[in-house]
Amino acid sequence: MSGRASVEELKQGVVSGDRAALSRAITLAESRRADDQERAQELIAGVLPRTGAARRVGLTGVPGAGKSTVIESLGLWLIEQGHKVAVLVVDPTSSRTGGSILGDKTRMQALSAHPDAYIRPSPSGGVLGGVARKTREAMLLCEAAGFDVVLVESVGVGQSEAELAELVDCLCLLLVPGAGDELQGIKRGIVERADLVVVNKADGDRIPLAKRARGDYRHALRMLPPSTPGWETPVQIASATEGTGLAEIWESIEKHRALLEETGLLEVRRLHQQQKWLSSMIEEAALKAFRARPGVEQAVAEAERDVAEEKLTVPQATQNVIDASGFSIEN
Ligand SMILES: Nc1nc2c(ncn2[C@@H]2O[C@H](COP(=O)(O)OP(=O)(O)OP(=O)(O)O)[C@@H](O)[C@H]2O)c(=O)[nH]1
Ligand SMILES: [Mg+2]
Repeated sequence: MSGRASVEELKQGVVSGDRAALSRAITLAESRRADDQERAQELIAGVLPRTGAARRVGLTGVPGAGKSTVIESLGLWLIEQGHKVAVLVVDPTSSRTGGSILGDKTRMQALSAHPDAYIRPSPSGGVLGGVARKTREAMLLCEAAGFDVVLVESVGVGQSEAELAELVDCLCLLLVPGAGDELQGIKRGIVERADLVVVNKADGDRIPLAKRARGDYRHALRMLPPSTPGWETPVQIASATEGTGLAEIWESIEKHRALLEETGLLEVRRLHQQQKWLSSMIEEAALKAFRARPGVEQAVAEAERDVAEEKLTVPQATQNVIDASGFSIEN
Protein backbone atom coordinates (compact mmCIF):
# COMPACT_ATOMS: atom_id res chain seq x y z
CA MET A 1 0.00 0.00 0.00
CA SER A 2 1.53 3.28 -0.99
CA GLY A 3 0.28 6.82 -1.40
CA ARG A 4 -3.30 7.39 -0.43
CA ALA A 5 -4.86 4.03 0.14
CA SER A 6 -8.59 3.93 -0.39
CA VAL A 7 -10.78 3.43 2.63
CA GLU A 8 -11.69 -0.01 1.33
CA GLU A 9 -8.03 -0.98 0.95
CA LEU A 10 -7.27 0.23 4.43
CA LYS A 11 -10.22 -1.66 5.81
CA GLN A 12 -9.13 -4.87 4.11
CA GLY A 13 -5.64 -4.35 5.49
CA VAL A 14 -6.88 -3.75 9.01
CA VAL A 15 -9.25 -6.71 9.14
CA SER A 16 -6.61 -9.02 7.70
CA GLY A 17 -4.42 -8.04 10.63
CA ASP A 18 -1.87 -6.13 8.55
CA ARG A 19 0.01 -4.06 11.12
CA ALA A 20 1.17 -1.42 8.62
CA ALA A 21 -2.44 -0.89 7.58
CA LEU A 22 -3.49 -0.72 11.22
CA SER A 23 -0.88 1.94 11.90
CA ARG A 24 -1.98 3.95 8.90
CA ALA A 25 -5.60 3.65 9.93
CA ILE A 26 -4.84 4.94 13.43
CA THR A 27 -2.79 7.79 11.99
CA LEU A 28 -5.72 8.66 9.75
CA ALA A 29 -8.07 8.66 12.74
CA GLU A 30 -5.69 10.96 14.62
CA SER A 31 -5.46 13.45 11.76
CA ARG A 32 -7.17 16.76 12.26
CA ARG A 33 -7.74 17.34 8.55
CA ALA A 34 -11.39 17.31 7.64
CA ASP A 35 -10.98 15.04 4.61
CA ASP A 36 -8.90 12.59 6.65
CA GLN A 37 -11.55 12.60 9.36
CA GLU A 38 -14.22 11.81 6.84
CA ARG A 39 -12.27 8.82 5.55
CA ALA A 40 -11.35 7.73 9.07
CA GLN A 41 -14.97 7.76 10.19
CA GLU A 42 -16.01 5.81 7.09
CA LEU A 43 -13.31 3.28 7.89
CA ILE A 44 -14.28 2.99 11.55
CA ALA A 45 -17.95 2.66 10.68
CA GLY A 46 -16.99 -0.12 8.28
CA VAL A 47 -15.13 -2.11 10.92
CA LEU A 48 -17.53 -1.54 13.83
CA PRO A 49 -19.22 -4.95 13.39
CA ARG A 50 -15.84 -6.55 14.03
CA THR A 51 -15.26 -4.73 17.30
CA GLY A 52 -16.45 -5.13 20.86
CA ALA A 53 -15.36 -8.62 21.79
CA ALA A 54 -11.94 -7.70 23.15
CA ARG A 55 -11.00 -7.39 26.78
CA ARG A 56 -10.56 -3.66 27.29
CA VAL A 57 -8.35 -3.16 30.30
CA GLY A 58 -7.00 0.14 31.59
CA LEU A 59 -3.96 0.49 33.83
CA THR A 60 -3.50 3.51 35.96
CA GLY A 61 -1.41 4.38 38.98
CA VAL A 62 1.27 6.67 40.26
CA PRO A 63 4.26 7.37 37.99
CA GLY A 64 6.79 4.60 38.30
CA ALA A 65 4.34 2.11 39.81
CA GLY A 66 5.27 -0.27 37.05
CA LYS A 67 2.38 0.08 34.61
CA SER A 68 4.55 -0.41 31.54
CA THR A 69 6.41 -3.30 33.13
CA VAL A 70 3.16 -5.01 34.14
CA ILE A 71 1.85 -4.54 30.61
CA GLU A 72 5.01 -6.06 29.20
CA SER A 73 4.93 -9.10 31.51
CA LEU A 74 1.19 -9.59 31.39
CA GLY A 75 1.19 -9.03 27.62
CA LEU A 76 3.85 -11.67 27.03
CA TRP A 77 2.07 -14.05 29.39
CA LEU A 78 -1.22 -13.50 27.54
CA ILE A 79 0.45 -14.15 24.21
CA GLU A 80 1.74 -17.43 25.60
CA GLN A 81 -1.89 -18.27 26.38
CA GLY A 82 -2.77 -17.64 22.76
CA HIS A 83 -4.02 -14.05 22.93
CA LYS A 84 -3.18 -11.17 20.64
CA VAL A 85 -2.40 -8.07 22.64
CA ALA A 86 -2.65 -4.42 21.65
CA VAL A 87 -1.23 -1.76 23.95
CA LEU A 88 -2.23 1.88 23.78
CA VAL A 89 -0.29 4.36 25.86
CA VAL A 90 -2.23 7.51 26.61
CA ASP A 91 0.01 10.44 27.27
CA PRO A 92 -1.70 13.79 27.44
CA THR A 93 1.56 15.53 28.31
CA SER A 94 3.26 14.19 25.26
CA SER A 95 1.41 14.72 22.02
CA ARG A 96 4.84 15.32 20.52
CA THR A 97 7.24 12.43 20.10
CA GLY A 98 7.46 12.46 23.86
CA GLY A 99 10.26 11.17 26.01
CA SER A 100 8.09 8.96 28.13
CA ILE A 101 6.69 7.22 25.07
CA LEU A 102 10.19 6.41 23.88
CA GLY A 103 10.93 5.23 27.40
CA ASP A 104 7.88 3.01 27.34
CA LYS A 105 8.88 1.49 24.03
CA THR A 106 12.20 0.47 25.50
CA ARG A 107 10.50 -0.78 28.65
CA MET A 108 8.20 -2.92 26.55
CA GLN A 109 10.97 -4.13 24.29
CA ALA A 110 10.19 -7.82 24.24
CA LEU A 111 6.50 -7.18 23.83
CA SER A 112 6.89 -4.61 21.08
CA ALA A 113 9.06 -7.01 19.12
CA HIS A 114 6.48 -9.78 19.33
CA PRO A 115 4.40 -10.51 16.22
CA ASP A 116 1.27 -11.02 18.34
CA ALA A 117 1.58 -7.64 20.03
CA TYR A 118 1.01 -4.13 18.83
CA ILE A 119 2.09 -1.07 20.82
CA ARG A 120 0.99 2.42 19.98
CA PRO A 121 1.24 5.74 21.77
CA SER A 122 -2.02 7.62 21.78
CA PRO A 123 -1.62 11.36 21.65
CA SER A 124 -3.88 13.86 23.25
CA GLY A 125 -6.40 15.59 21.06
CA GLY A 126 -5.70 18.72 23.06
CA VAL A 127 -9.32 19.15 24.05
CA LEU A 128 -11.53 17.74 26.72
CA GLY A 129 -12.43 14.24 25.68
CA GLY A 130 -9.62 14.30 23.13
CA VAL A 131 -7.50 11.70 24.81
CA ALA A 132 -10.33 9.29 25.20
CA ARG A 133 -11.68 9.78 21.72
CA LYS A 134 -8.45 9.15 19.83
CA THR A 135 -7.67 6.22 22.06
CA ARG A 136 -11.16 4.83 21.64
CA GLU A 137 -10.83 4.95 17.88
CA ALA A 138 -7.40 3.34 18.02
CA MET A 139 -8.89 0.67 20.29
CA LEU A 140 -11.69 -0.09 17.85
CA LEU A 141 -9.22 -0.39 15.00
CA CYS A 142 -7.02 -2.75 17.03
CA GLU A 143 -10.05 -4.91 17.80
CA ALA A 144 -10.97 -5.01 14.14
CA ALA A 145 -7.40 -6.09 13.40
CA GLY A 146 -7.92 -9.16 15.57
CA PHE A 147 -6.43 -8.11 18.90
CA ASP A 148 -8.55 -9.71 21.57
CA VAL A 149 -6.92 -7.93 24.48
CA VAL A 150 -6.41 -4.17 24.52
CA LEU A 151 -4.36 -2.82 27.41
CA VAL A 152 -4.44 0.93 27.86
CA GLU A 153 -1.81 2.64 29.98
CA SER A 154 -2.57 6.08 31.24
CA VAL A 155 0.38 8.31 31.83
CA GLY A 156 0.05 11.44 33.86
CA VAL A 157 -2.46 12.28 36.50
CA GLY A 158 -5.87 13.83 36.77
CA GLN A 159 -8.05 14.12 33.74
CA SER A 160 -6.51 11.21 31.86
CA GLU A 161 -7.38 8.75 34.63
CA ALA A 162 -11.02 9.72 34.55
CA GLU A 163 -11.03 9.46 30.80
CA LEU A 164 -9.43 6.04 30.99
CA ALA A 165 -12.32 4.82 33.10
CA GLU A 166 -14.63 5.98 30.32
CA LEU A 167 -12.78 3.89 27.80
CA VAL A 168 -12.30 0.44 29.24
CA ASP A 169 -14.40 -2.36 30.73
CA CYS A 170 -11.99 -3.07 33.54
CA LEU A 171 -9.88 -0.48 35.31
CA CYS A 172 -6.82 -1.72 37.12
CA LEU A 173 -5.17 0.51 39.69
CA LEU A 174 -1.51 -0.18 40.28
CA LEU A 175 0.06 0.70 43.61
CA VAL A 176 3.45 0.09 45.16
CA PRO A 177 4.20 -1.20 48.65
CA GLY A 178 5.44 0.98 51.42
CA ALA A 179 4.44 4.33 50.07
CA GLY A 180 3.08 4.85 53.53
CA ASP A 181 -0.03 6.88 53.07
CA GLU A 182 -3.47 5.44 52.60
CA LEU A 183 -3.98 5.37 48.89
CA GLN A 184 -0.91 7.18 47.64
CA GLY A 185 -2.63 10.38 46.76
CA ILE A 186 -4.74 8.67 44.13
CA LYS A 187 -7.97 10.55 43.80
CA ARG A 188 -10.82 8.91 45.60
CA GLY A 189 -12.89 9.05 42.44
CA ILE A 190 -10.37 6.83 40.69
CA VAL A 191 -10.06 4.41 43.59
CA GLU A 192 -13.83 4.07 43.58
CA ARG A 193 -13.80 3.21 39.93
CA ALA A 194 -11.02 0.64 40.15
CA ASP A 195 -12.23 -2.86 39.31
CA LEU A 196 -8.93 -4.35 40.40
CA VAL A 197 -6.13 -3.13 42.63
CA VAL A 198 -2.65 -4.56 42.24
CA VAL A 199 0.21 -3.92 44.63
CA ASN A 200 3.16 -4.29 42.28
CA LYS A 201 6.84 -4.73 43.11
CA ALA A 202 6.04 -7.49 45.58
CA ASP A 203 9.49 -9.00 45.29
CA GLY A 204 12.65 -9.40 47.35
CA ASP A 205 12.47 -7.83 50.77
CA ARG A 206 9.37 -5.86 49.76
CA ILE A 207 7.13 -8.92 49.96
CA PRO A 208 6.08 -8.43 53.61
CA LEU A 209 5.49 -4.75 52.92
CA ALA A 210 3.40 -5.60 49.88
CA LYS A 211 1.31 -8.04 51.87
CA ARG A 212 0.72 -5.45 54.54
CA ALA A 213 -0.26 -2.91 51.89
CA ARG A 214 -2.66 -5.46 50.41
CA GLY A 215 -4.37 -5.79 53.78
CA ASP A 216 -4.54 -2.02 54.22
CA TYR A 217 -6.01 -1.46 50.79
CA ARG A 218 -8.53 -4.24 51.21
CA HIS A 219 -9.64 -2.55 54.37
CA ALA A 220 -9.76 0.89 52.76
CA LEU A 221 -11.75 -0.41 49.79
CA ARG A 222 -14.40 -1.89 52.03
CA MET A 223 -15.35 1.65 52.97
CA LEU A 224 -16.03 2.56 49.35
CA PRO A 225 -18.98 1.75 47.13
CA PRO A 226 -18.25 -1.01 44.59
CA SER A 227 -16.98 -0.06 41.13
CA THR A 228 -19.52 -2.44 39.66
CA PRO A 229 -22.68 -3.59 41.47
CA GLY A 230 -22.11 -7.04 42.91
CA TRP A 231 -18.35 -6.82 42.57
CA GLU A 232 -15.86 -6.75 45.38
CA THR A 233 -12.71 -5.16 44.00
CA PRO A 234 -9.90 -7.66 44.50
CA VAL A 235 -6.58 -6.44 45.90
CA GLN A 236 -3.66 -8.55 44.78
CA ILE A 237 0.09 -8.51 44.94
CA ALA A 238 2.32 -9.04 41.93
CA SER A 239 5.81 -8.54 40.67
CA ALA A 240 6.04 -7.51 37.08
CA THR A 241 9.77 -8.06 36.99
CA GLU A 242 9.54 -11.54 38.50
CA GLY A 243 6.39 -12.37 36.59
CA THR A 244 4.47 -13.38 39.70
CA GLY A 245 0.78 -12.74 40.21
CA LEU A 246 0.08 -12.30 36.51
CA ALA A 247 -2.22 -15.29 36.18
CA GLU A 248 -4.16 -14.01 39.19
CA ILE A 249 -4.50 -10.56 37.62
CA TRP A 250 -5.91 -12.11 34.48
CA GLU A 251 -8.20 -14.36 36.47
CA SER A 252 -9.69 -11.31 38.18
CA ILE A 253 -10.10 -9.53 34.86
CA GLU A 254 -11.94 -12.56 33.46
CA LYS A 255 -14.14 -12.89 36.55
CA HIS A 256 -15.05 -9.24 36.31
CA ARG A 257 -15.84 -9.69 32.64
CA ALA A 258 -18.04 -12.69 33.39
CA LEU A 259 -19.97 -10.65 35.93
CA LEU A 260 -20.43 -7.81 33.44
CA GLU A 261 -21.69 -10.24 30.83
CA GLU A 262 -23.99 -12.20 33.12
CA THR A 263 -25.64 -9.11 34.50
CA GLY A 264 -25.87 -7.24 31.22
CA LEU A 265 -23.73 -4.51 32.73
CA LEU A 266 -21.18 -4.76 29.97
CA GLU A 267 -23.66 -3.37 27.50
CA VAL A 268 -24.89 -0.80 29.98
CA ARG A 269 -21.38 0.38 30.69
CA ARG A 270 -20.41 0.59 27.04
CA LEU A 271 -23.61 2.36 26.10
CA HIS A 272 -23.04 4.87 28.88
CA GLN A 273 -19.49 5.43 27.65
CA GLN A 274 -20.70 5.96 24.11
CA GLN A 275 -23.32 8.44 25.15
CA LYS A 276 -20.80 10.44 27.13
CA TRP A 277 -18.58 10.40 24.09
CA LEU A 278 -21.46 11.54 21.93
CA SER A 279 -22.36 14.40 24.22
CA SER A 280 -18.75 15.53 24.52
CA MET A 281 -18.45 15.54 20.73
CA ILE A 282 -21.67 17.48 20.32
CA GLU A 283 -20.50 20.03 22.86
CA GLU A 284 -17.17 20.37 21.15
CA ALA A 285 -18.72 20.73 17.71
CA ALA A 286 -21.25 23.25 18.99
CA LEU A 287 -18.51 25.30 20.60
CA LYS A 288 -16.50 25.25 17.41
CA ALA A 289 -19.51 26.34 15.37
CA PHE A 290 -20.25 29.06 17.87
CA ARG A 291 -16.72 30.44 17.82
CA ALA A 292 -16.73 30.45 14.03
CA ARG A 293 -19.74 32.79 13.84
CA PRO A 294 -19.04 36.29 12.60
CA GLY A 295 -18.42 38.75 15.39
CA VAL A 296 -17.82 36.15 18.09
CA GLU A 297 -14.05 36.30 18.06
CA GLN A 298 -14.13 40.09 18.43
CA ALA A 299 -16.81 39.91 21.09
CA VAL A 300 -14.71 37.45 23.09
CA ALA A 301 -11.72 39.79 22.90
CA GLU A 302 -13.90 42.68 24.07
CA ALA A 303 -15.35 40.58 26.85
CA GLU A 304 -11.88 39.67 28.05
CA ARG A 305 -10.93 43.34 28.11
CA ASP A 306 -14.13 44.38 29.87
CA VAL A 307 -13.57 41.78 32.55
CA ALA A 308 -9.89 42.70 32.96
CA GLU A 309 -10.80 46.38 33.32
CA GLU A 310 -13.58 45.48 35.73
CA LYS A 311 -16.16 47.22 33.56
CA LEU A 312 -18.37 44.15 33.50
CA THR A 313 -18.90 41.08 35.59
CA VAL A 314 -18.09 37.74 33.98
CA PRO A 315 -21.79 36.84 33.48
CA GLN A 316 -22.41 40.26 31.89
CA ALA A 317 -19.45 39.87 29.57
CA THR A 318 -20.61 36.35 28.67
CA GLN A 319 -24.03 37.70 27.81
CA ASN A 320 -22.45 40.23 25.47
CA VAL A 321 -20.68 37.45 23.61
CA ILE A 322 -23.91 35.48 23.32
CA ASP A 323 -25.73 38.57 22.04
CA ALA A 324 -23.00 39.24 19.49
CA SER A 325 -23.26 35.67 18.22
CA GLY A 326 -26.92 36.12 17.35
CA PHE A 327 -27.84 33.06 19.40
CA SER A 328 -30.24 33.44 22.20
CA ILE A 329 -30.41 31.38 25.33
CA GLU A 330 -33.92 31.09 26.71
CA ASN A 331 -33.89 30.52 30.45
N1 LIG B 1 11.48 -4.54 41.79
C1 LIG B 1 10.54 -4.26 40.88
N2 LIG B 1 10.69 -3.20 40.09
C2 LIG B 1 9.72 -2.96 39.17
C3 LIG B 1 8.59 -3.79 39.04
N3 LIG B 1 7.80 -3.28 38.07
C4 LIG B 1 8.42 -2.19 37.60
N4 LIG B 1 9.58 -2.00 38.25
C5 LIG B 1 10.56 -0.91 38.02
O1 LIG B 1 9.95 0.32 38.33
C6 LIG B 1 10.39 1.32 37.42
C7 LIG B 1 9.19 1.99 36.78
O2 LIG B 1 8.52 1.01 35.99
P1 LIG B 1 7.54 1.42 34.80
O3 LIG B 1 6.96 0.16 34.28
O4 LIG B 1 8.23 2.29 33.85
O5 LIG B 1 6.46 2.25 35.58
P2 LIG B 1 5.26 3.10 34.97
O6 LIG B 1 4.17 3.06 35.98
O7 LIG B 1 4.95 2.65 33.60
O8 LIG B 1 5.92 4.53 34.94
P3 LIG B 1 5.42 5.83 34.13
O9 LIG B 1 4.90 5.36 32.81
O10 LIG B 1 6.66 6.64 33.99
O11 LIG B 1 4.39 6.47 34.98
C8 LIG B 1 11.31 0.64 36.44
O12 LIG B 1 12.63 0.84 36.83
C9 LIG B 1 10.92 -0.81 36.56
O13 LIG B 1 11.98 -1.67 36.26
C10 LIG B 1 8.48 -4.93 39.91
O14 LIG B 1 7.54 -5.69 39.89
N5 LIG B 1 9.48 -5.09 40.80
MG1 LIG C 1 4.88 3.71 31.78
